[in-house]
Amino acid sequence: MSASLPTGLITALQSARNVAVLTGAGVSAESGIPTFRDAQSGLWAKYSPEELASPAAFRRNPRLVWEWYAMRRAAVLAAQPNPGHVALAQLEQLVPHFTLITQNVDGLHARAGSRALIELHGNITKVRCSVEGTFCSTWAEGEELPPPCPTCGAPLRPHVVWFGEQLPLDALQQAWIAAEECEVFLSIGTSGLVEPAASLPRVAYSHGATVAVLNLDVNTRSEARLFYLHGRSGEVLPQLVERLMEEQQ
Ligand code: BV8
Repeated sequence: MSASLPTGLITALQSARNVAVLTGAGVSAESGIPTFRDAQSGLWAKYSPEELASPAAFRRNPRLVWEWYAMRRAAVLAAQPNPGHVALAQLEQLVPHFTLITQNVDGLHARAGSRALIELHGNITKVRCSVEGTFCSTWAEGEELPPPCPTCGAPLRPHVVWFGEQLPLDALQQAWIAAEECEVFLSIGTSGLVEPAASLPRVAYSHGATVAVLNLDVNTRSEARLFYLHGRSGEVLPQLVERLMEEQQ
């Protein structure tokens, strides 16, 4: 039986035809992927993500930035989707119109089966030419790092949105519309510090949606159509889906 999920949230989800979800690093924490707020370890301990995830850092020290992403790429490829990812893929099947907006670049939502997916900040498993913008699926892992683009020789870079870079406008517009049009908006595993993604829950709420925030920062409490749940996404999301499935039977 599911734990103490607020009845008001379950009722809103049951009657919703249009649900949008925003996820952050907390959803992948239970897959062993450190969140941005977790202190970086090992030789990366002396850097903050903001220092490395920027065009200036790449210009200043492309090899260092490339190696940081190569380490993270290997980690996400070795990781597995956790029950939180799977529950969101199941939720997509229970709702007539569902949009999953993620800040995560690890590709785990797609591997868990989510399809209506917007990757606002790109995907670390993809690599592109830093000049032509064309994707590159294989590259020579030789001495020269970052590897040169096979066609023009410019440095390759990860296909992610760095701090100070514009988000892909089509993805951002789709996410904004999903937030405006949804009846329920779930913000899961994000500290809500990075813009413009952090504004999406407010957009949904201001357009009349019921909003729920699930992470380890908040204290569980409810207001009219605003729910704060303190908990782990890998535990709470499967309970939420189980409850909705029970109610649908
Ligand atoms: C933009 C990809 C404008 C890269 C990421 C100065 C100059 C330029 C811009 C700015 C500036 N000052 C401010 C800005 C805006 C800036 C910004 O918001 N900065 C912040 C730091 C203040 N934003 C940008 O730069 C964006 N672009 O504004 O462009 C523009 C306009 C026109 C022309 C040019 C430019 C770009 C932002 C995207 C940056 N890229 N990722 C990479 O991954 O390497 S951001 C990256 O950090 C993630 O994608 C994610 O978005 C963010 C981390 O946040 P969270 O996911 O929330 O993770 P966090 O660790 O913070 O929190 C974890 C949460 O999980 C916690 O709440 C915790 O409680 C919870 N949790 C933990 N475990 C669990 C859990 N919850 C549930 N279950 C658990 N088990």
